[in-house]
Amino acid sequence: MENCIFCKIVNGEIPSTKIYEDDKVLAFKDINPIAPIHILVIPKKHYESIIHIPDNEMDIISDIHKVINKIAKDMNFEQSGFRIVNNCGKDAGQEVKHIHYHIIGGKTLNWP
Ligand code: DGP
Repeated sequence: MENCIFCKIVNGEIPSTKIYEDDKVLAFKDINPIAPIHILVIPKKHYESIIHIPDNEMDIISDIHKVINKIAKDMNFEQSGFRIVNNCGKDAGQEVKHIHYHIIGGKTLNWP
């Protein structure tokens, strides 16, 4: 999609530090980390948010979570724990309108 920062990262127009890539999913370091480990996991196909994914394409959410599972294990998060965040729309403060899951960890996280 034109003018989408994350689509530009997917097609290589904007550089990123890639953590994982396959034909459907890309994971890369957040440019503005809020914890020692802060990774974004996105579908390569553009969807604005969960609201915009049709039922018959919802398998992409499972694909994303499989990648989160792999990265969490690679980061040795099994004992320490970590957080998965998906900001969805205006009230959640979603800045980039391409669905993304934050993987945040490496320190004790406050909530909310
Ligand atoms: P959200 O508020 O959930 O929409 O988070 C968007 C995140 O995207 C935010 O933590 C910063 C990150 N981000 C924005 N632009 C770029 C970029 O060009 N490269 C990378 N790696 N991350 C970006």
